[in-house]
Amino acid sequence: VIELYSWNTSNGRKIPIFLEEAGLPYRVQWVDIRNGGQFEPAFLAISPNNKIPAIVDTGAPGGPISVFESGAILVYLAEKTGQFLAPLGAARAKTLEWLFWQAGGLGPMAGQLNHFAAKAPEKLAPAIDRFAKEVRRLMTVLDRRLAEAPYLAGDDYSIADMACYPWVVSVMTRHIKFAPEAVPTVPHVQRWLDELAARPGVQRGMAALSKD
Ligand SMILES: N[C@@H](CCC(=O)N[C@@H](CS)C(=O)NCC(=O)O)C(=O)O
Repeated sequence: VIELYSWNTSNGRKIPIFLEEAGLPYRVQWVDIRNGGQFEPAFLAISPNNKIPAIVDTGAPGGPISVFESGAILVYLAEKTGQFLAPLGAARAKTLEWLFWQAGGLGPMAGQLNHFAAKAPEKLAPAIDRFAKEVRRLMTVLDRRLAEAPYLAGDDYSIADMACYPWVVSVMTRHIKFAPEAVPTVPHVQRWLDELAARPGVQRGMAALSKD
């Protein structure tokens, strides 16, 4: 069983998407990041950066293995199951490119935009402008990629798509309301979103952390 330490956020949702797609048994351990659950010593022991998601693979050969950072978790699970990440070569390199692109670009920029445009008590125009422009640029990059290939890694659905999907859903449904200037017209992203949304594993994975 995979113990999944998570909360109902875009970063949190990437992992149940994988687990559902791969059919791996898992149990959700809620970490209430609104009330400091991420700073509990037991959680810090597996996720020292005090962020969800994290996993513990209790059935790993040789004893339990814990992993934090969503990209590292997806790579771990892909290698454990032999699914959604090519073992070597160009397809693997493409998958890792877009996985890191999500973890270093789309996630942080959309997260900052959410903070400054939707949550912060003071509306700081330079911060909103900076992050809205960056999200708009990243969405344009994504649209160009999905114009040339069906999936981010190329011909095959991969962990890169799983990492991007919850964030793109958020940008296209939430960010578009509080920062419409951050969302360009992205027909190829929309085609990809519709296709992923129809996958039963994606549907179950997105629903797995529904709360409130
Ligand atoms: N790069 C990290 C980002 C994780 C992240 O930002 N998690 C947020 C929720 S989406 C969190 O746990 N925040 C709690 C905190 O910062 O204290 C990953 O991809 O796993």
